[in-house]
Amino acid sequence: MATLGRTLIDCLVNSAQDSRTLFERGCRLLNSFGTVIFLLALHAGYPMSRFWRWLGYGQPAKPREWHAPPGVARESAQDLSQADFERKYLRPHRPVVVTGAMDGWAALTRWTPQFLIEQFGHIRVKLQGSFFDTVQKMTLQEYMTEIWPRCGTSDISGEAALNMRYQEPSGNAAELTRCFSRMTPEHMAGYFSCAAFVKLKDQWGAPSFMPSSGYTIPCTLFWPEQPNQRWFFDWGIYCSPRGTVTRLHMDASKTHTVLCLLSGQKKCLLMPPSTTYCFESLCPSEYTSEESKHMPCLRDSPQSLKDKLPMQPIEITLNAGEVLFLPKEWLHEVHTTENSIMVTYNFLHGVPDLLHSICRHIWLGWWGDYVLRLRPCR
Ligand SMILES: O=C(O)CCC(=O)C(=O)O
Repeated sequence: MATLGRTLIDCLVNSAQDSRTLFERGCRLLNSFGTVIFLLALHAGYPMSRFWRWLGYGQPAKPREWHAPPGVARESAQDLSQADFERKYLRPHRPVVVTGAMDGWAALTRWTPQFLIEQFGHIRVKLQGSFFDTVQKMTLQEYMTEIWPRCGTSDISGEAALNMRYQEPSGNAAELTRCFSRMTPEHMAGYFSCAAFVKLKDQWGAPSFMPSSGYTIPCTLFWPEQPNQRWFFDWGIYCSPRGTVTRLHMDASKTHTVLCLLSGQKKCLLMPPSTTYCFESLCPSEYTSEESKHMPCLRDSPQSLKDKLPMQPIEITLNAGEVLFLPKEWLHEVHTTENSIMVTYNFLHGVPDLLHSICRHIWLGWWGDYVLRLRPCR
């Protein structure tokens, strides 16, 4: 074996020496070693299967995960360092609820409906039905004074209750600005989330367990930067009165998310990515169809259908002051059980994480947030 190894190395070194320049030799040497290592790996099968798994190919065929669903851990921020969070939750894509990670945020006590009305009451906001569809537009003041008190009562109950969707300015200037500038300029100030991100940036920050640098989405977070120093895609302040529902969906762009609940309470149903095949994606025209109004959300789906799932949804309650970290491609349905205000933002961390998401997009195709409904399992 040793002789074979030495012969192989001699062979590689000689082939490199045939090259004219030192640079060319170096490249050849690296290339040859790389090829040999790749072939050995391919032969051994082990790293390749890990690679496929890393990309998520063949995920449904994981019976162990079906029968023993990973519960959602609860941690105290005091015991969860950034390194621990990366090792235990971020890298293995495990969700976690963390308490005390927002201690010291002024937002925790100051962001009441009244406070938001005083600061941004004049801004027109989009109100969202349970399918992420825009149902109505009105000023923040009208929303909070006229709609909030009626939600969760016999007046507006169930899925008729409306969330306040974070709203994005569109157009090339807006895209460029939010990608490359740290501060949101004036022309974005007519949008509630942007305006609030700029004006209230000193009142919150990143939850204490989140890595302080190394983000690849948004890519400009390569250097240490807190999320409150910029406003980015799908980042927002989510205001939801009691009774609102956000149906089962997967977040856009295959990114991780943190839901930082400042006040109120939410109940979330979670399904791991390996169960995605049990659901089908709705196209936008279906959100607004007459039929969709009668389509039960996952929680209210007939038990006979839910029984066909390989595992039952994982239910968690998120209380005021808690942060839910939800890894990419985890499916979630959110029911607001007490009037709530939440900061949420999406991210990827590290180059492998970015590559993984790109590969998943190439493999699975591009979707935005996509809303899912149960389909009978195979
Ligand atoms: O709080 C909600 O209703 C939905 C939040 C959510 O699912 C998200 O931001 O992805």
